[in-house]
Amino acid sequence: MCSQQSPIFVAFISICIMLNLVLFGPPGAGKGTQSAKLIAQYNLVHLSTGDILRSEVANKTQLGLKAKSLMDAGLLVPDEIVIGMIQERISQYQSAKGFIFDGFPRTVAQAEALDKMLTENKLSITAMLQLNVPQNELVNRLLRRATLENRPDDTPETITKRIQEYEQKTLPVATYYKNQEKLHIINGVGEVSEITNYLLKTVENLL
Ligand code: B4P
Repeated sequence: MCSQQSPIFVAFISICIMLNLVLFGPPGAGKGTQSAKLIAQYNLVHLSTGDILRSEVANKTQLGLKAKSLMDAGLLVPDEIVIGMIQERISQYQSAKGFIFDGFPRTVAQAEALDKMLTENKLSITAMLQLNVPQNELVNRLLRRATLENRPDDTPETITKRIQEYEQKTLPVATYYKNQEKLHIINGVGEVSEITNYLLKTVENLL
């Protein structure tokens, strides 16, 4: 039955099981872009730490004021801040069909904290989807986004710092999920729709 995977089957299965996905990759890999497509297909709750932090900054909250200088410098925000943000939201969505974690976890400590909070709610991560994009393409995308969205962290110096932070602190998170046999690597270069299709196929094979 699982091998047929008609759209009706996928819709049926996705309302029957809890699907918790981690969308992973370097800055500019397309996590935000692709999250939107997966949410629409599987009716998941979107938890993007980048979006939550940007909204805190825009609202000039205490947390936002703390995070702003770090984000503008291309540095990660401290673990305890982002872990607290996610914890609060998981408990708000008790009846969710599943979650898509976009840009979280970004350190092994965050990954361990996520496993702990999911276990406490009798949940677990179904899969980590890693978008693979070479560095020159990442830089080009983020510089293009700088002209379109005016994001303060898309300057050439900050982009370099963000990629360094990713390589040093975030990449080990892929090994963390590989050891749990949950890591799936997807080519993140090409048409957005083509990448969406690879992601959807990967998820359907898990159902
Ligand atoms: P995020 O908001 O997570 O941002 P991101 O890494 O820039 O991006 P993403 O991969 O989502 O890129 P997008 O789809 O937009 O983080 C921002 C900052 O917040 C971090 O640097 C950090 O300071 C802080 N932060 C967030 N989470 C944290 C955590 N857990 N711990 C600590 N700190 C945290 O794509 C980029 C561009 O490429 C777009 O313009 C898009 O249109 C384009 N694009 C996408 N797919 C494409 C394709 N296939 N071809 C061509 N262009 C494409």
